[in-house]
Amino acid sequence: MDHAKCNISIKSPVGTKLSLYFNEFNVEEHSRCIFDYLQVKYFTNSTTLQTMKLCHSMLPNPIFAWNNTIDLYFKSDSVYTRDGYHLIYTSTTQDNGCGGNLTGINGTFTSPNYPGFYPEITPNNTISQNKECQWNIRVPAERQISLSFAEFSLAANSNVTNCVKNHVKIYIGLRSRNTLYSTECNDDTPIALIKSTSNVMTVVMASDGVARTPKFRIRYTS
Ligand SMILES: [Ca+2]
Repeated sequence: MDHAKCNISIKSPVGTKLSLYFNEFNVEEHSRCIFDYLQVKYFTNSTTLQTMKLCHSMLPNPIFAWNNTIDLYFKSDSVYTRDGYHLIYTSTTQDNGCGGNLTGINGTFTSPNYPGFYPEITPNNTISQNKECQWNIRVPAERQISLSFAEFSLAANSNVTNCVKNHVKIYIGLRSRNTLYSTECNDDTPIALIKSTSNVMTVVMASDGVARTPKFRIRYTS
């Protein structure tokens, strides 16, 4: 669409942290995004307001906001259009990007701190302990969710024995012993498309804060 000027403000409940994930992205390319662009404004901590302009056809990294607001502004000029973008968002009361409810009929989401590993080692070398993040995917009842890993990897110093404490678990349905479909913790795991007959899936990432957790990007459709 030419001549677009769209302001979109996304807000999640007060006290939560908002995360935004791009599922598709194609906006007219320019090295400084001066023609068409999606501008994203959000706080990365209590004092730093980050503003960035996104364009091109590469999928942007997720946005992990420090609070419950992300402001978007999409602008296009008079020539050359592309497909645009599709994004989903969710919020959490835990650390940025740690779990949430996903209700879009398709979407992409990632581990916290993606494309970095999680937990992130901070300058004073403290890391989160016993972290667990849970994503609840729910689409309309007549639909069936399929899920695939667009990316899955472990830190180089991880090993398979960490699987008990550091893993990603996929549940078809709500989380329970009976609905567990797979436990992913090994780089070599052949990760195929998981076609379910359910409109609900649950993804849980666990970390003991010692070895780094897997990092992943998951796509789902329904
Ligand atoms: Ca244009």
